[in-house]
Parts: sequence; C-alpha cells; structure tokens
Amino acid sequence: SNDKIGVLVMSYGTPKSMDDIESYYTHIRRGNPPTPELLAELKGRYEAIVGGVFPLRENTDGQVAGLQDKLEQLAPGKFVCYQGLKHASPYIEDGVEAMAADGIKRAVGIVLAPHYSSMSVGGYLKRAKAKAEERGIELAGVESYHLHPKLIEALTERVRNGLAKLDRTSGGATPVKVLFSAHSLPAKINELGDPYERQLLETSEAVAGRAGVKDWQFTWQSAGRTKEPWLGPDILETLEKLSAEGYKGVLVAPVGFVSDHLEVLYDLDIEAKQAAADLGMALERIEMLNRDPLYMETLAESVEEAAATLK
Ligand code: FEC
Repeated sequence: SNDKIGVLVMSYGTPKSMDDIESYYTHIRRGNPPTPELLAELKGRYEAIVGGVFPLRENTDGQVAGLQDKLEQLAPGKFVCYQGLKHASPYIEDGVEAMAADGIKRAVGIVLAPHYSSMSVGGYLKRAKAKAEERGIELAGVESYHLHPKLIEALTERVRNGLAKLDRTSGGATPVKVLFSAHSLPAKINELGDPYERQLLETSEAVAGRAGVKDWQFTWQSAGRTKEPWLGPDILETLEKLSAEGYKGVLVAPVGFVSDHLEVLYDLDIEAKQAAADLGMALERIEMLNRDPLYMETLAESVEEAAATLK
C-alpha cells in the first residue's frame, strides 16, 4: 500500500477535438445526443474561440501541476495529485481507479470551482465518493472555498487591474458598473436550499469591499438551452438595463469560474462584449485565475484542511 494521500483534482472537461464535440455534448446531456441545430451552434462557439486548441485542457493540466508543486512545498512527500474530469477523459472514476492502482488508501477530492451547488460540486463529489468506496479508499471532499482569504486577494487584485484596463481602453468612460457573474443553474436549486447563490454573493461582496468598489451587482451567465427556468437575470438582460440607466463602462468579474474556457472566452469576450458595444458601453473582463500562485495556495490549504479530517 501507499502512505501518500491522493488528491483527486476535478474539473469540467473539454472536447479533445472538433470531431469530439458531439460525444462531449451528449455526455453533458446525460446520454441524449443534441439536435443538429444545437450541435452546430456549439461547434460555432468553439470555432470562434479555439483555433485548434481547447484552452480548458491545458489550463486544468497547469492547475493540477501547480497544486502538486504547492503541496510539495507545504508538506514534502505527503500528497500526490490525480486528475478527474466531469465530462471528458480521464473521468472522475478514472482518477479514482488510478489512485487505487497506486495503492492509495486515503484521499481528498477538490473541484476547480469555488462555490458549492448540489448540481455542480455536489455532483462531482458524489461520483468520486461512490468510486472511492468501491475501491476501499477513504475520501474527504472539499465542498467550497469561496471565502478563502487568498482567493479573495487574488480576485481583488484582478478587479483593480481590470478597472484600470477599462479606464484605459474606454478613454475614462463613466459611470462604470462592476458585474460579478457565475454560471446559471436551474432555478429549482433555490427551493432545495442550495448555498450556491448565497456563496456567490458572499464572494462578490468580499471582493467589492476589499477593492473599494461601491457600484457593483451580481448577474448570471451561460444558462442552459432547456425549457425549465434558469436563475436570472442573465448578463445580456443586465447589460440592457445598465445601458438604459446611463452606464458607459462595465467590468465583468466571472468569480464562479477559475480558468479561461468557452463560457468566458465566448459568452463574455465575444457575445457580451458585442452586446455591450451595440448598447454604447465599453466592456472588459478580469483576468482568470488559471495558475495564479494565490489560487494554488487556496487549493493547497483547502486540501490540507480536508486531509486533517482523514482517519
Ligand atoms: O471550455 C470548455 O470546453 C468547457 C466550458 C464549460 C465550463 C462549464 C462550467 C459549468 N457548467 C455548469 C452547468 C451546466 C449545466 C448545463 C451545462 C451545459 C454546458 C454545455 C457546454 C458547457 N456547459 Fe456547463 N460548462 C462548460 C460548457 N452546464 C458546452 C452544453 C451547451 C450549453 O448548454 O451551453 C446544462 C446541461 C443540460 O443540458 O442538462 C447545468 C456549471 C459550471 C461551473 C462549475 C463547474 O466548472 O463545474 C454549474 C467551464
């Protein structure tokens, strides 16, 4: 057996290639293939951003490597990281199998998303725990780290830099609104007492407070293409309102995401930016965390804390 603690680092996953988009989308839709229209629309969005590379893969690889380095500094020889993806290979279950093959008996599961929802992080942890149990591995899950001081510090720095950039690119346009955002989820989560919305507001408030931003609000983005109601208002609706209220500049801070990927590079940088321009507003977005050292420390410290609960 292996005395090291396995760290299952979980992320969303992205297609391997343009030809792989259909099977990836089918997995997201729990085995239901998308209609030709939906598939064409998604392919169009990837074509607009990728240029042959799916950035989420490289960013997740970098985050896993960065976390391993940070854990090695904190506690030499104690932890070994494995990757497990929700919708692509290596899947969450593959990551647990790899730990089992290495003789790992104790593990921590952490998701590259700071806020807990039963429909997001809860789903990842459920799959990880089920497989770990089957393989006789004790696994402690990190549910959220949305108020970790180093995460707040990293985001605060990005909001400050983003405001300076917006000021430069817009020629000092005012007034400016800071829009915190995250991936929408079906509205029914709130009836289930889900902490997702509350945690997102807590992160937004903490960052706005530290950055000295008074004029901010929270909005949703990237709602799914299904008939059920999703949490709103959506960012495109919010932009229309802001324009009607006389705003000239918008800084988007997508605090629910930690990486450059489709939902940021397309939904914000292309779609929302164009919508803002059509409404006469300048729009910039904060830089994503990717492999930021403060984010790596946030993850490493959260892993150590969870590891302390293992038998
Ligand atoms: O760059 C990439 O290749 C992947 C970008 C990507 C990230 C991401 C994160 C989250 N999602 C969340 C929830 C949902 C729900 C549905 C849903 C659907 C999609 C589709 C694509 C997609 N998501 Fe995603 N998501 C990313 C990509 N997501 C593509 C399918 C087309 C579309 O609807 O746009 C709806 C599923 C259904 O139809 O039933 C729900 C949540 C996150 C943030 C937390 C996390 O990272 O896990 C929540 C990145």
